[in-house]
Amino acid sequence: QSETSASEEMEYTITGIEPGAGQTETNEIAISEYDSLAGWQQELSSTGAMLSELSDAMDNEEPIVISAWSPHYMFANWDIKYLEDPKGIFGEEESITTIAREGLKEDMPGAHTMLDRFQWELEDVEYGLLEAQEKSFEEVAQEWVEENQDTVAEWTEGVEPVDGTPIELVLTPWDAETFTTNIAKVILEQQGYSVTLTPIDPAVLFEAIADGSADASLAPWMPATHGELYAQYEGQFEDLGPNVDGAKIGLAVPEYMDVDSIEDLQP
Ligand code: PBE
Repeated sequence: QSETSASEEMEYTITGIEPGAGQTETNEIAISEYDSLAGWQQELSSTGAMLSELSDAMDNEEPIVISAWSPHYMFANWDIKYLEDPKGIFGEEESITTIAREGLKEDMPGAHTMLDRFQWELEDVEYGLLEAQEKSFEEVAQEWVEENQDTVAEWTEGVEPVDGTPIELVLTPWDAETFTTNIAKVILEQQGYSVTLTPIDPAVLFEAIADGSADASLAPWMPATHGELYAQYEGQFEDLGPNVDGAKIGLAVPEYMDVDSIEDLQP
């Protein structure tokens, strides 16, 4: 099958995810920057819908181009590959970053210290994503904390326990962030905090941290995915650094497709 007929068969459409995702923006930039994507469009709905379209396409060996990212179990479940991105629109490597509202350090020093220290490995996140196919993220987070008491002790060393201080963590609706944020919840609860988790769109998340209506988030992906939002609100929040490195975003296709680069697609 030539690239032209594959692109035609896909109706020049990228199977995207939620309209509010950072990747919806990066895909739009890719569409405008790559000649090979001239005239292409995105079909937006949800991560669940994208995954079921991917599954259907692969069952029938049909071509499909999806919004892909790692860590996510899609790479464990299906034989898919990232398309090369010679223009670097999707960046090299993403770090999932922790941000806090201004004043959190003064108001909740213990929580701030723990969140500032919270940094782990990609393998920890991947473990959680696979486990969570069978159990809830709450359960998997509880187990991870029990099994990693040494790490948790490092993150909480010298943290003064509190008596029910409420703290609101905002997150985006994707799995890696849900797992990570649930870990933070378990640890903060052990320190006496009363933790609320609120899933929202990335744009609302940055706004909530910037205006102080939420306390912290472990969900922003930097620099490519949410870089524009970060720049828009820069100076109105505190950056506590990456909580995990080695994440990635891009466009991906099934291995059986005869395209390796975004430039191999046809306008
Ligand atoms: N994602 C997963 C999100 C961030 C994490 C890459 C789909 C996005 O905003 O695009």
